[in-house]
Amino acid sequence: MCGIFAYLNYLTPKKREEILELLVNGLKRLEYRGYDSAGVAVDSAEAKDISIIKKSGKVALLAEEIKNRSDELNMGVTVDVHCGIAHTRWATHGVPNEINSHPQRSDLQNSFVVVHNGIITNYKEVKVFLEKKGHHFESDTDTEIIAKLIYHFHQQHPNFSFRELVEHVVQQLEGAYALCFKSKYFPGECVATRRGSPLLVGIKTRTRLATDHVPILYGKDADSNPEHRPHGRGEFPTLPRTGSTSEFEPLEDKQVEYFFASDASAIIEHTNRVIYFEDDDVAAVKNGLLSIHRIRRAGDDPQKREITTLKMELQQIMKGNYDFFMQKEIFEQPESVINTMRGRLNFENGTVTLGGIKDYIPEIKRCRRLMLIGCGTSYHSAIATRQLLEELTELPVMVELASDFLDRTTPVFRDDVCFFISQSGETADTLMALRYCKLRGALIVGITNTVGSSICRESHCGVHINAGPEIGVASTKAYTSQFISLVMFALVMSEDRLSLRQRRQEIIDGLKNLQNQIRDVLKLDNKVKSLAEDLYKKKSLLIMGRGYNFATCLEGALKVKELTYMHSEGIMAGELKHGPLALVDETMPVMMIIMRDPVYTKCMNALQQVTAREGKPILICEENDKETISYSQKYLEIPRTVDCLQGILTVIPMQLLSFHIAVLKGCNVDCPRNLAKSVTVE
Ligand code: G6Q
Ligand code: GLU
Repeated sequence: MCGIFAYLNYLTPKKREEILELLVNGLKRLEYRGYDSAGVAVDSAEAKDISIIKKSGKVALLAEEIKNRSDELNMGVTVDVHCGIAHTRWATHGVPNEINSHPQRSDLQNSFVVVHNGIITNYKEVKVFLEKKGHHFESDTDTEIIAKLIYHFHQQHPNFSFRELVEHVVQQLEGAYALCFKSKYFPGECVATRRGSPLLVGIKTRTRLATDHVPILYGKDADSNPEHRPHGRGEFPTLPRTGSTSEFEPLEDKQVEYFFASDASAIIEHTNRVIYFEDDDVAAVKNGLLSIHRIRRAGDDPQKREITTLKMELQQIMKGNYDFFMQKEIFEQPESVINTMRGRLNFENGTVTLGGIKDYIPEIKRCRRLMLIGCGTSYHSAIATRQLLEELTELPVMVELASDFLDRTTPVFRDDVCFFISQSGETADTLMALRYCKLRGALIVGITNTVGSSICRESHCGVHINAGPEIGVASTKAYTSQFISLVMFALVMSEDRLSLRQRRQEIIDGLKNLQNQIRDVLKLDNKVKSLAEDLYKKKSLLIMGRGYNFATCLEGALKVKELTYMHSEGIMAGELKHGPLALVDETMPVMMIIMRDPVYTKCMNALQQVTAREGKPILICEENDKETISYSQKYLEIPRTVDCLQGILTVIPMQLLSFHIAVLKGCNVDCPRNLAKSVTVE
């Protein structure tokens, strides 16, 4: 959800026009995260003040607005040192409009401006305090208090550095945030910080960096006494000045460019050298030098932040020859599933190694139960693999929606192993559930697609699904890769079980053939498209199945809902008689997944129940299964694989179907309305 991008050039001459282009381009790379408005702040034409340009709607509109104001922005002027900040907002407080868009400002003179991802939960109290001090608020956002608060501190402590001011501000904030600040009092400087929302910085120099890490400089011990919050006693305490005075110089070269962003896709085209920030890091660039400070908290060991090299290629996040990211991602699955298995599954000798959890396997084997926790599609991947996990681990397996899990304050114990499944690794509900389980002593295993994400960092161990960046809001390739990661985990857990040797081998063989079989399923694209033509004007679509394929019904229905805004329901075929059968008549569109697995006969019963009510189901069934096909004019034949992997093949036609219906209906395929790629609010 929403995005931050900031660009600081130091002794690297750039035209104002180039800087604005760079900022807008950074926002475009973040568009996939979902947003409702956008804005930038740069130095004003005379470089004495700050100009803010904001626009409701798409980044393209912001770009147009910048163009319209090009005279006033003095586009031709070249600046050697400059800091610009930019934002795509996904409103949480206040409707999406220009005033509420970010950057938010401290005062009419734009003395301090800030961009913010997340939510400040104590903003009301701070607002009351600041209003009493004479500050006038113009927006309905929670963010505005941050801009006003830093200004307030600056007025009180005119000698404080920019970083010190930010450190003081964040000590007053509750909630989740990634923040980037700019100020007319500190030209050419940028300060950024995070808590609970992702943020990283890319560093670009002409020569190699002189080091591979930036040490953390500690300030005074944190004073976390809630009394010191403004609503505690109506006044801010005089906080100790924090931080050491020595700045760290990571560069040999004085010319440097910094790119702050909420995710790597906005940075990769400029540099692959990045630092992921941790919660409570305060990163400041001053005179071209980057320093990272944090307030020392109990238990903190001296740390440093490694400069990591991004492995992703720009082309990985571009659409290539496809019209839509989602379409590209569906068709990438023959490769992405291989990437998930690469270096882990040895098809020759049937061994599976998951490096990220290897050392924890003995502990996991001793656990009381496995809990799989996630939201949306990630949750469905847990449903899809639960049966196999139960079979191969012989442990009780609970599958939980993160939000519901927290609502119930589910009992969790030290000998539980909790898996947190998340494509983005930033989903707030999942992250919160993770912290809840961690606090209770459970072992935390992260299954994510985003290296450096919060879930990654806060897990004890984990598996990167390695599906590559997923840009389309509707998750597709991440689902199949999550599925495979969990299957591989089940294989690891059963490695020394003689009685399961044959079963394991058939699964490994199944995984080996998967790539070609996915290619075959993708060849059904035209057939699926013609089914979409029959369906796209309908109001509803029921998707029925059971056993290993029930997850496909849920996931298929989720795809149809989110992409086409059509009602759709995944129905457990065993439940038909308990209610859903009442929906079936000759007009109700129904799809049924019927594979030759242990529940085949039961599925056929369901099929008969549907056809007996004049239902005309579209079947997803096994290749050359004449008997099943004879029940319907419309069907999709899917290659056979081992029962527990069949869901990987049956979900692909559902992904394609929802995609084609969305295109036919003229819906926004990559950014469905009201949805965002990374849901970092509860
Ligand atoms: C599905 C959506 C959505 C997503 C959840 C969880 O198409 O993208 O359901 O799966 O919001 O997201 P994470 O997997 O990133 O935690
Ligand atoms: N809570 C802030 C707002 O509503 C930031 C939302 C976001 O993360 O974009 O303005």
